[in-house]
Amino acid sequence: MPSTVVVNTTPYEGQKPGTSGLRKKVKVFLQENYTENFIQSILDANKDSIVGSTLVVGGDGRYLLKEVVQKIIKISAANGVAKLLVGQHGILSTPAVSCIIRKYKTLGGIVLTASHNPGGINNDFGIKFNCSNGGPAPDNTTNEIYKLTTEIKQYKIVPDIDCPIDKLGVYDFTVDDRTFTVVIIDSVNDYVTYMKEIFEFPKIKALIQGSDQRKPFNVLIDSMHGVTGPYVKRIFLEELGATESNVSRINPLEDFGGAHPDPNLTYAADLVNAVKKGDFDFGAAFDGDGDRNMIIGRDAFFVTPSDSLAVLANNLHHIPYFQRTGIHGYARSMPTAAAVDRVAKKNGKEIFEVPTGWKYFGNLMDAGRLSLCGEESFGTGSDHVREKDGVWAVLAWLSVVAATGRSVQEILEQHWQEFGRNYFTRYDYEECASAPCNEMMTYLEKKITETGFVGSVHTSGGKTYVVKLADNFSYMDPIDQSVAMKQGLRIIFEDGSRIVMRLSGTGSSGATVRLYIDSYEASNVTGDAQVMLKPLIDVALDISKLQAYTGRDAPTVIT
Ligand code: VG1
Ligand code: CO
Repeated sequence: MPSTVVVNTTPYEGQKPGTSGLRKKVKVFLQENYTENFIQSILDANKDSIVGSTLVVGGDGRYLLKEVVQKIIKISAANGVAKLLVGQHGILSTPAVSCIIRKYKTLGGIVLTASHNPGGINNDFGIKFNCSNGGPAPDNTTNEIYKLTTEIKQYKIVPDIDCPIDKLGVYDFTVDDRTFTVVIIDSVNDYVTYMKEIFEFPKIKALIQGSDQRKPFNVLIDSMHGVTGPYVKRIFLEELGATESNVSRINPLEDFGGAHPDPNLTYAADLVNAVKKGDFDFGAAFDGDGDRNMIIGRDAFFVTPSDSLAVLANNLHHIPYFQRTGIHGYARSMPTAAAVDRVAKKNGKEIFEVPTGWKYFGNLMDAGRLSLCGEESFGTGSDHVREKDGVWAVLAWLSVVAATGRSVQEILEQHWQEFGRNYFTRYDYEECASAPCNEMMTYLEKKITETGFVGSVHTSGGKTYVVKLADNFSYMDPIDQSVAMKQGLRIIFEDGSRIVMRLSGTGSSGATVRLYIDSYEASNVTGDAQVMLKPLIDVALDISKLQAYTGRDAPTVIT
């Protein structure tokens, strides 16, 4: 009979979950006991409820996934977990994990992903814990996990469990006289069933296939070799009548084909070029773990995530799920442009501004105060699950197109006519040296919080900006009153324009500086964002001395 073995171990430094779980290079996870320590700490953080519990386990298909799934099976068995629901081949998208946790009311789940970070032996891996509401663990839980990793002395494991994860089935093991069950589940079934409840598939199918009156709405859906491949295959090819020419890169690969599985104009350039060249009405791409989305229209007309959120907010009534549940409030992360705020005002709904990271939306959703939310980082989602959801966002967009009969560009232009336009751009300076970036943030915080900064006047490109407010953003959760401090430096000007700067919490080495710029125009809505925002970008670079601190004269990615 397989039985538990207790293994002595010592703590590793730096097992602190960031914006979304622990992300490190694969080689860091490969160190002796590194992964085991972290998994044991997750289970210990749940020690009051772990015995007899059920957990969901799955990830985005990247290198090391299957080995880590096996470790989780063995360590869970030793810690008294009663049952694991594991995606076949270890595959589950992040929103699918959230869906399954909620559907089967499990204690939580372990998501194995480094999301949009590249994969393969020389790149990244990640581990994240989601709670019983299906959402990423809040700060108090991740802080507890981290504390446990700094104190760990032992972990428990059942080395002799051998569970095939490639074959669907229910596998019972007797461990220390207890029954321990692993269910290998179909990776897409539960998720697809749910999407069919949320959306009207026949309408979307009619749109994609066309009719006597209307030619097919030609879509190109790019999974970037990430986890969404099997979901796209089932939903678009098998359910919605799309053909092979409507999808690309739908086979998950351990290294994402060497690409950076991040759906933006830089890393999803293949999609952008294909849509520019081809006869497509719509293009979409997802990230490695399927929670991000990018939407483009004909000729690669780009929809910023901030605008995407606002357009969906204004059109939710076309989607059956919201017809049933009603529409509660909206929310966005602080750096996200405020386009959705204008929709909230028109519709008389609450709007929340939370720190960066999906975990901050969960409490509001659980309290029934939030229906739709998004982040400028290509995350859009609703209270149907507790993660952002790329495939959901595309189905939502196609529902809006089907209901309105308008093109993507027409939908946007009409939106701007009604609400005005929030121009937005983000500059990323990836993998800079950490120390000077930290110094820059300290310098900038001091500068913008000194007396006299509020009210100061900045001119650039013929424009003049007067500082109205400047701070390091902090947030108090309205539901449990927990406080998150130092969530990003922001300078807000009299005319509502903003400069926001923060350091990324998802990188695996060095520092990534994110500079967010946005400004609002009531009637000048057809300009080019980079041109419109240039004066403000120059002000930001000047105030922060970013180029001097980072040694970079240009960003690595502009979105
Ligand atoms: C980034 C984004 C943030 C997002 C997070 C996780 O975090 O800015 O909006 O929630 O990634 O997304 P950071 O700390 O690097 O700026 V995912 O798809 O990587 O789980
Ligand atoms: Co992701």
